Amino acid sequence: MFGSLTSSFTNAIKKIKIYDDQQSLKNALAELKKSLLKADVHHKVVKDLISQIEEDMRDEEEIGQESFVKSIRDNLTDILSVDGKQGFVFASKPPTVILMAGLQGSGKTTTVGKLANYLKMRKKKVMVVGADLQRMAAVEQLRQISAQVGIEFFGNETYNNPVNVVKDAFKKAENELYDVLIVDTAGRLAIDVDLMNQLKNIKSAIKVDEVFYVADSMTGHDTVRTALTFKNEIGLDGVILSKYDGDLKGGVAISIASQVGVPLRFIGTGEKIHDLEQFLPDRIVSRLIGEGDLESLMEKTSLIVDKKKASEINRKIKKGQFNFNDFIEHVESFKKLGDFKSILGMIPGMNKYMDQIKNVDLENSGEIKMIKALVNSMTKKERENPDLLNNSRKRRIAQGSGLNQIEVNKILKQFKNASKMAKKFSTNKSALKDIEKMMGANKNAMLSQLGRK
Ligand SMILES: Nc1nc2c(ncn2[C@@H]2O[C@H](COP(=O)(O)OP(=O)(O)O)[C@@H](O)[C@H]2O)c(=O)[nH]1
Ligand SMILES: [Mg+2]
Repeated sequence: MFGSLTSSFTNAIKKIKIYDDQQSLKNALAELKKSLLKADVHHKVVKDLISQIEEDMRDEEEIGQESFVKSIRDNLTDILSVDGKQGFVFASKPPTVILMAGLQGSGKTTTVGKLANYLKMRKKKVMVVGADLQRMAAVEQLRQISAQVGIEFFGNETYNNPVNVVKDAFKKAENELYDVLIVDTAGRLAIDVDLMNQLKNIKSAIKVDEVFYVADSMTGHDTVRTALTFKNEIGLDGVILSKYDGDLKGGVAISIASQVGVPLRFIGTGEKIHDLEQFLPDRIVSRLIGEGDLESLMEKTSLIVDKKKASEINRKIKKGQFNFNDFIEHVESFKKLGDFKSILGMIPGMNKYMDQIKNVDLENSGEIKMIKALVNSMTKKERENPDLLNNSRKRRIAQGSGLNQIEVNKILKQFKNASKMAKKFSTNKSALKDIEKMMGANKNAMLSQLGRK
């Protein structure tokens, strides 16, 4: 994710102290330039950014961290803000129709599912249509994704012309008052005339509100060139950058935003359905300079957290009654937030731990699996009150869950400690300091815990 880009900026910022001099500014800019180029940001963009910052700082009476950060923030926001829409925008007349375009394998079909899910979580009525008739398996792939997300799928293998299936889907979406219709299209290995014509035909057959180009982060600077060709041929309203999780350098996001001349609207951060994030320039900039983005995190959290449940859990934590049922429920809803690393990146100050933390896969992490096995072997009473667990009960649970006694004891102890800490934390503000101290002392232990699969 933004890991390496964020350290480019934060390392440069660290080089400037309050009331500092020209020399430290020079060092900071040199550091910034070097690391942005290393992160694969296009050299022209780097040059422009550096000279803009230099100019801003020339006007400053005192060079300080604050003015330096402000200059980075302003200029970066400028670069990332391209004329056009941001996030998802609804048409004045429903259904809003989105045409997904891009090369084969770029992530179109997956992204159709992610976007549909994104909209469904926001209570929209969504239909997707499979207009990739190039590969028969493509229709089935989208059908399965739709079933998984729980949204309406339109299409079948007997259509032989993508324009027809799209027309029929549009009619149905209009009649049945859908909010959004997303069209999945065929890709090719490289740009070709047939592909462009097919997209043009679909675009003129129905009311298309926006064309989203799915750009594969992994193809580096080629992505920018291909996007430009699509833009010239069919016109683009937005870019969705897929597979950003696999791109350790991250600079491609800045290159796309600054060079394609079409706003970057969303970023794909993993293979799962929840791994999609809005790209809002000022919020992304906050993350890039290490200040996090609590606003986006709150927004995401408010979508998945049931308010009543949240206050119930709060009450339990305060009383020290947070139990295993609550925990499992928590993990299940946490999964919907998406990629673990990108969540951490939204929390101010967390980015410094980022390099050490591996991505925790909540579904497949070994520890979560162990905890689930353990909970499944507990009775209802035991889940509600882990203090009931004496040795004979623990033996029974170990047998039932396939864990050994040591593992069972370890998990129970960890859970007890966590629960104690949460109670302390929730009832006593100064406890935050204690926890910080403890985390400082136990940082390495904690990091190795978090990073373990
Ligand atoms: N890691 C990762 N993989 C992705 C992402 N988006 C798509 N993929 C994977 O890329 C591959 C191709 O995706 P698909 O949607 O079939 O591409 P299409 O040919 O353009 O429709 C699949 O294996 C997806 O799971 C992403 O954001 N992150
Ligand atoms: Mg596809």
